[in-house]
Amino acid sequence: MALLSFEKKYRVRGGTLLGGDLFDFWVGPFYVGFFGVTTAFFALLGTALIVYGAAIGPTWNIWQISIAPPDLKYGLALAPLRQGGLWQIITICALGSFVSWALREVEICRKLGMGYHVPFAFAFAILAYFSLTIVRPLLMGAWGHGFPYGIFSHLDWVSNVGYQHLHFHYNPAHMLAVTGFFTTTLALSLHGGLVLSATNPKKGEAVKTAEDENAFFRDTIGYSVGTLGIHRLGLFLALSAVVWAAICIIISGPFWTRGWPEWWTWWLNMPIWAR
Ligand code: UQ2
Repeated sequence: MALLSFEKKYRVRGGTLLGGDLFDFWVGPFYVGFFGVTTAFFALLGTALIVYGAAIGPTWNIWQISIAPPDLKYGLALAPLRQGGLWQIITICALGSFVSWALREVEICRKLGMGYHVPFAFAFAILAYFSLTIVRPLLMGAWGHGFPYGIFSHLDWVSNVGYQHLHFHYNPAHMLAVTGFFTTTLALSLHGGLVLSATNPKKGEAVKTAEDENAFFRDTIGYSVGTLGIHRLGLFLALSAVVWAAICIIISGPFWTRGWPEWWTWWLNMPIWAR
């Protein structure tokens, strides 16, 4: 990739959190930094361990390859490599590379004098993975409650955990998470549609303004959230959805062991129904 002429202006020294000037350089278009080195280290080691796990496994079928967590009998202890130990080290590598990537983003934000919104948002994705592989297994007392690393196997895990609670859609936090994900897609489709409609006028006409965008929504629904507001709303909706998703799985098992439909008996048992 060619170095864009204006790119030099943004290649400023400093802003590093760790390593000082030592790793403060670029390779091609990519900023390296101390956390670029740790990202590469954890990602390469983790990927190599996944390939090793596949090699000692029963199949090379990409859909069926799976690195399973330890058996429940190992509790919260370290397991032998072939009995879930690989999964444990791969999990450490994954978290190591995800957190390194977030911190590399922070360093780039500092160089550019930007807000930390991007690494802040990415941290919520890391939190979701951390909830599934660390928080919930810790609360359940065994690493065996983590999910297997495989394309179909992780889908089977989700399905099985769902059925353990009879009908997962009755989980109130799951309801809020699903509503959040759908509302996020609604907000982005409104935003994407509106921006493209304003920037693609008839041939020969000038591109429309933010005032036209406001006017469109005031005419249709009597309210415009604004050009900055839609991005704040989008970020809020997306991050809220992830938080409720993390809550919905952490309460399933550690804090509610029965079927989720049964949780709603609090409603049926309300004194207002007594006669
Ligand atoms: C808006 C606005 C934008 C937008 C969008 C709206 C000019 C370019 C999409 C409209 C959004 C509203 C009214 C909020 C909808 C609420 C939910 C929960 C989806 O007003 O400002 O800027 O892109």
